[in-house]
Parts: sequence; C-alpha cells; structure tokens
Amino acid sequence: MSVRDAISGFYAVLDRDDEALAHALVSEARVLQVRIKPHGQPVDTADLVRVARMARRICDDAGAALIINDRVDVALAADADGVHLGQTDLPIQEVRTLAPDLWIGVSTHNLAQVRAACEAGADYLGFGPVFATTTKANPDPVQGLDGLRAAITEAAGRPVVAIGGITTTHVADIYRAGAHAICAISAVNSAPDPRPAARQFSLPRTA
Ligand code: 3NM
Repeated sequence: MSVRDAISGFYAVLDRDDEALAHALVSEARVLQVRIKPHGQPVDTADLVRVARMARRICDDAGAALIINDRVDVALAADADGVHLGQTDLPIQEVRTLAPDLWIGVSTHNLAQVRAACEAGADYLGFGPVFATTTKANPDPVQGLDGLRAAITEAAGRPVVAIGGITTTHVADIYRAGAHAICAISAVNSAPDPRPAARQFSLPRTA
C-alpha cells in the first residue's frame, strides 16, 4: 500500500492496550496509529512494543497500514509502515537516515510548520487542532476550517489528516475543505460502539 492509499478516509488511533478496539478500528480504516499516552504520560517501552506488535498482527489481517506515534525505535521493532513525529521529536532527516523505509508523518499546527515539514520531505501531515480538543495535553491554538483550508493549500497535494475535536457534525465540511483523512480519537474510541462511530468518519462514497 502507498502512503496516499493509507491516508484516505478515517485515520484511526489506538489509544490503549485493547485488542477488541484495534479490531473495530481497522475494520473501518486503512491506517492505524498506535498512540498510548495515558494522561499525557508515555508508557514503558516494553509495553509499547507489545501493543505495537499486537496492532501489527491485526493490521496485517485487515490489510491496514500501521504507524507508531513519536517512536522510531518502536516502529522498527514492530515492523510498522511508518512513524508519526511531533514538532519536538527527532527531525525528519534523522529519521530518514535511521529508517529509510518508514513513512514519516508530521504533526503541524500552523502554516510555518506545514511549510517546514513539506520542505523536509514529510510523506503526510497531521494538521490541527481544527477544533478544541481535550484529548491532547497542552494543545496548540485552534485553527478552524479556514486554517485547515490554508494548510491544505500550503501542503500542495501532500496528504493532510485533519485532527482535533472533530465530531460527526464536521465530517462533510472537513472533506469539502480538501482534507484527505480525518482523525477523531475521543468521538470514536469513547463511543459505546466504536465501529459504527468510526464508519461515520469515512470518506463519503461517490455513487
Ligand atoms: N494531536 P480528539 S489534536 C493527538 O493538534 C492530537 O496535532 C492534535 O483527539 C494536534 O479527536 C489531538 O479526541 C487530539 O480531539 C485529537
């Protein structure tokens, strides 16, 4: 699968060690990111690798791509397809040297960061928070749909994942803005039944 095929529609995030949740998420997504930070705190590396390998197996069965948040070492240990970097993680060039085969996604929160990530060769971008979020510790300022549209223009065709406070009421507006994918963590992972919740964030099919 190419990064462009993966970053399309619902971008799922596994935020806890929960095999049933992983199954539900990949049934509605082409990509699953492992991001486990309870209360904003990182977990033990050994635990993270165990969860990442569980996710790898489930992604393989479902034909989904696996991306690990922040940690290149864990991405390599779990044979992931990619790593997702924050603004304070290893620079893209360093990750390319260490792991030339990994896709690299970068979290961006303003146009300058979008420009820098594109110039450094990111394979895809996260952009947000589009709306207010309580999931991330110390989120950046809300960017709104106008900010998202500007980021997509700046990204010049590179896949953009909209993130931050996104609920089902925003889906049409976000795809209309030109986003390639939507990441919604609390709206899906905290739903009583995550699978139908996830389905609502998929790209609308053109008949
Ligand atoms: N990154 P929810 S916002 C992990 O702005 C993350 O880059 C963000 O969770 C960013 O869908 C965010 O529950 C949290 O708001 C997204």
